[in-house]
Amino acid sequence: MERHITLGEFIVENQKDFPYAKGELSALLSSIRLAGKMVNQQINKAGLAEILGKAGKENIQGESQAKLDVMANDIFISSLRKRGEICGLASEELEDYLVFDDRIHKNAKYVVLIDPLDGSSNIDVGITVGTIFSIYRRITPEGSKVELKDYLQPGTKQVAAGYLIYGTSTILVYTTGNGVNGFTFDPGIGSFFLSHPSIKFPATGSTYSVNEGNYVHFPAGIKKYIKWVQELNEEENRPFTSRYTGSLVADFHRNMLLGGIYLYPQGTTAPKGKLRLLYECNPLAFLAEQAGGKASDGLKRIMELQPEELHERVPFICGNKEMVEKAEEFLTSCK
Ligand code: AHM
Ligand code: MG
Repeated sequence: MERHITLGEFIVENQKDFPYAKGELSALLSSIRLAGKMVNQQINKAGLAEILGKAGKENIQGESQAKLDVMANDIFISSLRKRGEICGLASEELEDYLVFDDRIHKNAKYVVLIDPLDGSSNIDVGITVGTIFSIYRRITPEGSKVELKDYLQPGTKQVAAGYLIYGTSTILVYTTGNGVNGFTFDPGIGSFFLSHPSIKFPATGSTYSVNEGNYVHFPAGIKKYIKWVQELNEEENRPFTSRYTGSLVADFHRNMLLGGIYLYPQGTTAPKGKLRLLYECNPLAFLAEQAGGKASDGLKRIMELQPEELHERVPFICGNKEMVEKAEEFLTSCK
């Protein structure tokens, strides 16, 4: 049988590419891997273990939390806190960031930002969900308490980012700025194995992912772009195919592997869009760029936006470079 590389082996073998604190970043990625396995296990038995449905609470953004949202949040926090690689964590599910400043965390250099269970409205109906994570090096001095500014760094400062997709199989995809690699979980063995080395967007794509139910609320440029993708043009492979699951990780993953564009524009009901810059857009933008794609808010590069607050939302257009640029053209011409 062919010898497969495990995620653990891959992380260690590629440590040389990490810009700083090599051992700690490897250990941190290993903690995310472990937490991902634990969340995966909960998701797989969700229908049997009475952990479907609402938790009866709302998160900071007034969205109702599913029981699994709360569970995934707790699993990632406790698993990342147990070891000393991070000095703080911010989560889509928590109002404020956490400060870890006891003995084992005192000299930690990294902060993690996480969306523990993205697309959780899909959980109760057996559709794919995901976890998205983003890792930054702190900017405040080691030994002091982390501050808001450690979290409000532009996406260009990410040292690693990735996601877990809990779908037909469970896959962990990550980048440390040296390409994108994906690892599929083998539940019999309990390990992730390299299954998608050096992922790149295909040269062209013909799939678009957008919640068209919001069409009337979209800016004129996006409306025109949607009409354009639906026009007949055989040479340009139009009309494009529409695919939208309501799970960002699933839509992003499919578009990265097969070619496509994802759009969550601003609208009259969501003036800044729905997706969160720090927990969703920046990590996926880092992956997209590392895979040869592009991510923008319609006018500017996502990773260059200066975050103003933890739960900030931005319009998000992400996918094959030329497809994103076409959408930007429509937005610019309608300004
Ligand atoms: P969540 O983090 O509360 O799950 O919200 C994010 C999700 C994305 O996964 C998905 O792309 C989007 O919200 C779907 O929103 P909508 O139902 O408005 O199309
Ligand atoms: Mg989310």
